[in-house]
Amino acid sequence: MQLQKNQLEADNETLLKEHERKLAFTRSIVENSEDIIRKLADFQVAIPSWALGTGGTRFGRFAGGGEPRSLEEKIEDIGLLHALNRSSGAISLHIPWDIPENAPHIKALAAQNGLRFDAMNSNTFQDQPDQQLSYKYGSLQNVNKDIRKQAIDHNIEVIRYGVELGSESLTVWLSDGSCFPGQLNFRQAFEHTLNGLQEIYAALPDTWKMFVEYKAFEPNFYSTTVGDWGQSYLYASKLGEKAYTLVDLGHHLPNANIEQIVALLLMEGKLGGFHFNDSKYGDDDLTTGSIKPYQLYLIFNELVEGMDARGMNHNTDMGWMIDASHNVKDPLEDLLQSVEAILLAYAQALATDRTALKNAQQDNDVVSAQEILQQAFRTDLRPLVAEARLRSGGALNPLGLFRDAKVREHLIKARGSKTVATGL
Ligand SMILES: [Mn+2]
Repeated sequence: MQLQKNQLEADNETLLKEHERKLAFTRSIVENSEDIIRKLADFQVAIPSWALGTGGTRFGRFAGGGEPRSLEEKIEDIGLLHALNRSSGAISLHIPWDIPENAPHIKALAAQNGLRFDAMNSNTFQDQPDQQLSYKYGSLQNVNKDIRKQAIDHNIEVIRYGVELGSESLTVWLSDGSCFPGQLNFRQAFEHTLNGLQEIYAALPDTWKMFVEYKAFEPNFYSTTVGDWGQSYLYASKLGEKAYTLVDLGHHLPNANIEQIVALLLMEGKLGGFHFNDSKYGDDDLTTGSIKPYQLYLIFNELVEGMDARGMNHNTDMGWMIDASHNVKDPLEDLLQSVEAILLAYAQALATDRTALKNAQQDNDVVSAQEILQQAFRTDLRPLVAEARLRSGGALNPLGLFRDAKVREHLIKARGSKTVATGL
């Protein structure tokens, strides 16, 4: 389904007066509003090809209807999101769920929708129907050399698909680990994994980056072979300058100080990718900013501070992606909410008075430091986010327009109510 330009413009027209009133107030209290709007307009967050259908849990899955049946329809869905918010201009593919059989055609379709190809994602956490050897006891860590080779070859194949599409990075998330004490020799598992990653790294084109994603637990519940940022950092450091750690917000043990992790990885020049979601208990994959918006702001505060310290481009020097699952919400509405929350936290970080914060830290003025952060967090910056969208040709209220235009109803009519998108 394509959004009609005049429909978007008509919707914006009805909201414009109220928007301008709010914007004028925000501009009057936030000194660097113009700079924030410009940066917000540049900022793009990739949408993964597996987030467009209804996700499930191990207990069940309740399809919502109108889910994309092919890679083409997934690209159309992300194109629609991007038309609404102008901040979802990239797609991240998962192989083998979304193999581009005809790469030039897929590339052209993405370009028509204003999308580029973000990181490619490999999959050695499942067995595929035509697969020779099983990953039941791990992939790159496996004690069996042939299984390790199969996993390496798969990753190299994923790079090849990515080259055809113009992607420039590979994300490797391994579910490798163990469920019981004694199952694994930790050192051997690490060494096998490192050797495998080195072979994959050697197949990377010069301009590519490799992201090593860590996760504390699940599906393995005793040990994980890339279990935390320290292990990921070890792999990335040993691999070389094209390898980076990827932080997924849901992949930590409870109460981990993610903002501190982010700060130190940036300091070392080893933070390359970022997966957004939110959680209360574990890797819940809920809508970004739905549970802990203050934490999201604190993380962005470190991201902006750390990227500025290294002269990095906020938009292009990090792989930003949403990695969430949708059990009870319309996936497209959920994604619109996540992107909005990300932009808002980014805006709050940009509005933080960094000079005053530095001075407060230097003076050990703990009270002022807290006030400075919360001043930025508690100022309503939504008008700046909306203004950035408006200037980029997007909707003032993407979610409202999505509903007014009856997007989901149209998709169900076109695709049926029982379609199931590939993914988890
Ligand atoms: Mn992830």
